[in-house]
Amino acid sequence: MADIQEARKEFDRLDADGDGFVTAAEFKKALAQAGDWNVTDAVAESIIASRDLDGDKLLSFDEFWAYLAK
Ligand SMILES: [Ca+2]
Ligand SMILES: [Ca+2]
Repeated sequence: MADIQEARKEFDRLDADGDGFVTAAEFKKALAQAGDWNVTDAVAESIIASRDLDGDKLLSFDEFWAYLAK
């Protein structure tokens, strides 16, 4: 069901500085831009942490994709 090209587009949108990793701050900003202002730093961090497979506090595309493809 998940499409890797769509996932890549979504990931690039989240990754504001284009370094290939989404931080909690970038994630929070992206959600705020999408109109969801209820996401606090703590919520963003816990969402990232729940998808972060290697524990570096950053969401790589592989981790994002693994989450979507589940
Ligand atoms: Ca980034
Ligand atoms: Ca990671």
